[in-house]
Formats: sequence, structure tokens, C-alpha cells
Amino acid sequence: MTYLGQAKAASFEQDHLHEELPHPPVPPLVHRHPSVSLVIPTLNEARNLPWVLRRIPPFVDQVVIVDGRSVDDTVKVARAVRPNVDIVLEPEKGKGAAIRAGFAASTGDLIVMIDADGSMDPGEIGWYTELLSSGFDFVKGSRYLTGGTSDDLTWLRGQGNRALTGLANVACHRHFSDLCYGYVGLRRQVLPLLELASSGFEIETELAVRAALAGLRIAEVPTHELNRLSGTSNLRTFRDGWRVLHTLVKEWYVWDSPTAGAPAESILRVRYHELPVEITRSPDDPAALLAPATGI
Ligand SMILES: Nc1nc2c(ncn2[C@@H]2O[C@H](COP(=O)(O)OP(=O)(O)OP(=O)(O)O)[C@@H](O)[C@H]2O)c(=O)[nH]1
Ligand SMILES: [Mg+2]
Repeated sequence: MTYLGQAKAASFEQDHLHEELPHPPVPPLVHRHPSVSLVIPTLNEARNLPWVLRRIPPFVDQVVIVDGRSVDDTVKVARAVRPNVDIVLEPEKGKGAAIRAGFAASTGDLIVMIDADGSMDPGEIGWYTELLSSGFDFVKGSRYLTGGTSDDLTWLRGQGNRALTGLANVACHRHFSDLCYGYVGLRRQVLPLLELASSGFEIETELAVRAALAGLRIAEVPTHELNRLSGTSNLRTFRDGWRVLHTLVKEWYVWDSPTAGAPAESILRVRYHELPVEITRSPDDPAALLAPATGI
């Protein structure tokens, strides 16, 4: 047989073999160059959002701002600082509703969510995308891992978070170190598994617990929570703590859901030491930012 004939026979054999192999049920877990969407919920953050938008690393492909009826110039400021930003108007009240709307508008292979108040440094996004690109499905920021810290957590909130984290670990047999924190990254592909429904701040708990129940590969990364740049928090400790507790109890109740048989996996805690980096931040003046655009 000629060389060409041999090659044709081999190729036929390969095609034939290939037909008999079952097709993979899902697309490959890891994309070589995954695209990245960043979701940012905003409620009156016109003074804080500019710093956040300027700190976004260049590898982020899409920025989705989900605005919740801001009465300051949040949306205008967002467009002035980053003209190609995607603006979504919140369909119903609450951070959870905003996050769900932002996820729905995201087109990236990987999605990261951060706050707009300047407390989460967009410079850390790479930790999330790196782990998601290497096979993790869900990556969560933790202020308690080595290398992580908070300049913002009060004693009361710290204690509440520890108690709720412990409860969540019992409920889903996991080892989360920081439940109530919303610096989160996930592969867009896993979104349908999570069936998110929360409207308020309890979305962070719902994300973590459902990710665990679905048997996703979860990593925690250390994060440095900064103070809110300016303005006041929208979180109310007791009201929102109660909503988190309610979410946990609900998740416990549906333990025999179709995902309940997922094997327990331990969370990989990625530890790193780095020299403390002084981040200089200051709130912006929205009027000054908008003046050139409006010709004032
Ligand atoms: N779209 C939308 N965004 C919201 C809503 N409530 C809060 N946010 C945003 O969600 C993020 C987190 O809210 P914060 O008020 O900072 O609450 P927190 O970070 O949990 O609490 P602090 O640690 O005290 O700042 C911020 O970017 C807010 O602007 C809402 O109802 N709708
Ligand atoms: Mg905040």
C-alpha cells in the first residue's frame, strides 16, 4: 500500500473509532484564553466607582454595572470613566437581584463579581481568573486566610460571620473560612447548576452553599478588604444576618436535592505571602469627571 493509502486507511480507522466513542457531555473545562466578565452592583457609588473602574486589569473583557436606582451620577460617571461599560438596570431591589441580572448579561467564560465602594481591589482579580482557568469552578475571597485581612470588619460583624460560616460548614460538610464575603469568581458554565434566586446580601451565602452542594471544585483565595472609600454601607447587620441564616436553613432543608450526592471535596486554600502594598485611594468628584462630557 502506498504511503497515501496507508494514511487514508489510518484516517478512516480513526474516524470510525471516533464515531464509537461517546461524545463528551460538556465542553472542555478549561479554555486556553478564557474571556472575563466583571459584574459590579452599584447603589449611589458615583464617588467610589471611578477608582474601581480605573483599577481593573487590562485582561478583563467586559464590565457589567448593575445599577439599583442610584440617585447620584453613578451611571454617567461609569460611562465617563469607561465608555464601553455595559449598564444593566436592576430589575428588582437588592444586591442579589443585581448580581443575578449582571450574571445574565455576562458573556465571558469566567465571571468575577466585586463591590463598587472601593473595598475590593480589582487588582486581585487575577487570583480568581488564574484558578478558574486551571480547573476550579468557583473561587471565593477570604479575609481569614494567610495573606488576607480586613480594614472594615467590625467586632459584631466578625463574630456573626464566624458563626454563620460554622453553620454553613456543618450544613454542607465543607471548610469555608469566610462565608459572608462577595469577592467571588465562577465559570459561567456552572451558573445553571446554582439556580440563584436571592434578592439581598444573602446572595453570597446562596452562591457558596449551592456551589458546595453541586459538588463544584471550590478554591478560597486570601483577600484584603479595604474600607469603603466614601458614603455609608447598605448592609444592616441584624436584618441581613437574619436573611443569611434563613438562606442557610432553607438550603439545609433541601439537602436531598438532586445534587446532594456530590462528593465532599476539601477547599484548596491558596496561601501566599507578599509585602504589604500601600494602595492609595481617594474618592472622585463626579461633577469634575462629568464636566468635560457635558461641556460645563
Ligand atoms: N444594584 C444594587 N447594588 C447594591 C444594592 N445594595 C448594595 N449594592 C451594592 O453592593 C455593593 C455592596 O454593598 P455595601 O453597601 O458596600 O455593603 P457591604 O460591602 O456588604 O457592607 P460594608 O462592608 O459595610 O460596606 C456595593 O457596590 C453597593 O453599591 C442594591 O439594592 N442594588
Ligand atoms: Mg462595602
